[in-house]
Order: sequence, then C-alpha cells, then structure tokens
Amino acid sequence: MAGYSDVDHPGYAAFKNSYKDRTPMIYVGANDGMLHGFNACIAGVTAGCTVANAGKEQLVYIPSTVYENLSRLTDKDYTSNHRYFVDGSPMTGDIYSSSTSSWKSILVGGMNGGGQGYYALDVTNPADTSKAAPTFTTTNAANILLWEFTSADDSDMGYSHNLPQINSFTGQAVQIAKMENNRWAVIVGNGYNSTGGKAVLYILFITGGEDGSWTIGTDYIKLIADSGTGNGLSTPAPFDTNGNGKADVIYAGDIKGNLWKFDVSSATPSSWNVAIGGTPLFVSGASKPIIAPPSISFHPKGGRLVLFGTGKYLETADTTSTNTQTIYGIWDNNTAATVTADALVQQVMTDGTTRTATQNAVSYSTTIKGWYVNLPVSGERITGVPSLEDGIFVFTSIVPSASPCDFGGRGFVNAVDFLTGGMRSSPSFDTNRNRILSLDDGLSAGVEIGFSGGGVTRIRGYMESDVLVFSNVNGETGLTTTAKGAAGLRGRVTWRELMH
Ligand SMILES: [Ca+2]
Ligand SMILES: [Ca+2]
Ligand SMILES: [Ca+2]
Repeated sequence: MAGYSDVDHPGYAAFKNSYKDRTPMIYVGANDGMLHGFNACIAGVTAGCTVANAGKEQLVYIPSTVYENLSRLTDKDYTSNHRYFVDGSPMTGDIYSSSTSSWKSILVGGMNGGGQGYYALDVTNPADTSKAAPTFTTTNAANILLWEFTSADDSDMGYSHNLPQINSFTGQAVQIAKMENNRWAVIVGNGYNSTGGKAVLYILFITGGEDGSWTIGTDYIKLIADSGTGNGLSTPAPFDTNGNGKADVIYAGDIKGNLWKFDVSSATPSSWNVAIGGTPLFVSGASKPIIAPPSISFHPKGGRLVLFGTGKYLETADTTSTNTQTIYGIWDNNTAATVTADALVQQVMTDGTTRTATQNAVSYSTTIKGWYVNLPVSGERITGVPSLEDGIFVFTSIVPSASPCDFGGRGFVNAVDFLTGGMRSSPSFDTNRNRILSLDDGLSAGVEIGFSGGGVTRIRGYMESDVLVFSNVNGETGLTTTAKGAAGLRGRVTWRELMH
C-alpha cells in the first residue's frame, strides 16, 4: 500500500483507512478545455461498481485561464488554428491542511501550452456523503477548487509543461511535499515563454492561495535561478536528505541547459536559496536544454547522485534539431562549485535494435564527479519522465522523423547502471522477445520500441523481472520485459520503507 509513514505524518494512517474504499478515479486534462475525472471502478471487481457507473464522468473542471479561448473550439476553422487547452498531466498527493486541520488528497495540474498557471483541487472524496470532505457535486464546486496560481498572481509564471514524477515508495507525486517549515507545498518551475524569460522555482504553500490571493514570502516562495531572458525552469525534483519526511533540497533543469540546486533545508523559508552561491550544479550548455525532471538518489560515498538527460521536443522547430543530447549522472557531495564536464567519465552507447554501452569504471573522488553518455543517433533526445528503480536508470528517447508531414520517428527505452552510466553486468531487456528475462538475452543498454514520446510505465513483476508498458504514436500499446536491479540507493533508505 502506498502512502506516508504515521511516524513522520501523524494521523495519516487513520486518513488512509477512512478513505481506502473511496471511488477509484482517473483524471485527465484534455484539449476540450477541461480536466475530466472518470469513475475508474470495474464492474464485478470493485465493490458496489455497476456497468452503468464504470467509466462515468464524475468531475469536470475548466481553469479560468482557458475561458477566453473556449470559443475557438467551435470555430469552423479550428483544425487549422489548433490551440492547446488543459494539456498538462495532473498530479495527485496527500497533504495535511492546516486550514481544515485534516488530511486531503489534492490534484494539481497545469495547462502546458494552454495557459500560464496551475490549479489545485480537493479530490479526497468523490462520492461518500457519510464523510466530511466535499463530494463531487455542483453545490460543492467552490470547496473542491482550492486555488489557481497564474501569471496574474506572479508575472514570471510561464507555460508550465510540467512532467510529474511519482515516488515509487509512496505512490505520491514528488512535487507535492512537506517542507522543513512543516507546511505542505506544491513545487513547480515557472515553465517557458514567460514575460521576463527568467528561470524561477515556485514553492506554493497549499493553504496560501485558498483565500483567493497569493502573497509572496508567506503564501509562496519564489527562488530566481536565472534572471533571463529567454529562459524557463523545467519540472523540479525535491528530495529529503535527512529522512524526516520533509524536502530539504530541490533540483531542476532549465531550457538553457543549466541544472540548478535549491537549498530549502532551513525551517525558515526566508533562508531558502539557490545553492552553490547561485551558480548551477552543472551546465550542459545552450544546445542541450534540460526539460525532463531529474531523478535523485543517495550516493554510497555520501551526498546525492543527480541523474538527468537533455533534449527538447516542444515546438515545430525542435523536430529538425540534430544537436547531440546527453544523459548525465552528477555527484552532488555538498559541492561548493559547479561540477565541470572534465570531471565526468564518458560511456559510449552503440545504436541498434538492441543497444550496448561501455562499462568504464567511475571511481568517485575529489576529481571524478560522475558520468555522461551521448545519445548515439543524430537528433535523438530524452522526452519522457526518467525513472530510477533498484539502481537502474531507465529513460526513453526519440528521434523525430525529419519530414514535418511524418509525425513519428524512432524511439528507444534505455537502461544503464545508475552509478556508472554504463551497461549493466546482467541482462536488462528481453532481447529475444520470449517474455522471459534470462542470461540468453545477453547484456544490453537499450531496445528499440518505436516512437513513444510519453515514456514508459513500470509494472512490477512477482519474480526477477518487471514489465515496461508504453504507447506509440499510433495509439497502440506495447510492452517489454525488463530487469529489476539489486536494490540501489534510491529515495530514503531506512527501516520504515519496509513497512510500505
Ligand atoms: Ca493568500
Ligand atoms: Ca528533510
Ligand atoms: Ca528472453
């Protein structure tokens, strides 16, 4: 079962128990201008579920920032004037609300290219009228909407393009976190094409916007990594380094190829800052934009390993880019200065239907600070959300077709050892496609899966292997069998994790 420990988060176990049988929901943003919530129950499987309510729409929300564009949907020339609306993947997490003195499940979503902002809804209780939290009825609409945070509240808010990560231990969105000042927050980048083009981190306290206004410094904290222009902060990854259940460091890339570290370890938000004296942890360079969120792990020699890849696939001009893109593992051992490329060991990946990579040693020291792998195909880049599971760094990559009329191209799922960036020393993929992972599959660092911009979803297997599921450009679903690693140093490693 997913969720939080009652040791760090008193009252959570009772909350989870109270709502464990709530109506299961699937939430999806759409270009009809709405966030939709559908009943995800399965007739004959979910208690009380009938054929009539399975898949039924239970919730619709139209963010205010898309109102002005809604009429375009009925424009007879819409097909040649396509607009994005509620294009962002929503994320959900459980939080403790100091305003209601209760636990809640909240949903936070952005509009990606459809608008400059985020919205937050209380999705604790879809249908159970015996519970205190508001059910999904018209009369409760005002209670279900917690707030919106838009460029009207802070002019540096851009188009979000948020790529949410889920904590594999808790099942919660990593960007919905408790901070060291004991307030729960949503942690987002300002996204792209904002007015000033800064790269800005926002820490939005959940209760801060409930009164309809946002006061900087108290309702939200804003940390400016780059004062612009032409920049924007991508999806951040908060991390709890001292195991108290509260985020104390945050990493995020920007569209100009900087990987930033934010120090939020103080119990006093006014002391939070852009770490390393306001300089980046690493600079990949302007031709290597960092869009996908980083994965963070403890490092066996102390500090953290920050894993991320580069490449952009957001606008038409990106399709024809042939810049070399790169995957990095950077050791942040409470570093006092930007890590430079000459402190990294290179691994060489070789393209093919089955990919291989070198296995060079990475002897971490004061001069060796990590590794890098250049993606081997011209125009290849990372697009989906990468994952770190059991010491294996898994990321998808795509090579868009050079023809603008031909939406699609090649695509891969890749897996490397998180400490070296090299090919793992045991089989990573079911290369002979018999759905069994065994020695006769041989060693590999990646397999070709077709053009899949959204990345892969891991389904844990009982035995020695997992399955990665993906959808390709034609809307078809595929899967590939993949390795579980030896347990790596992911997330927070304490005895409490065994309880989940
Ligand atoms: Ca306020
Ligand atoms: Ca902490
Ligand atoms: Ca096999």
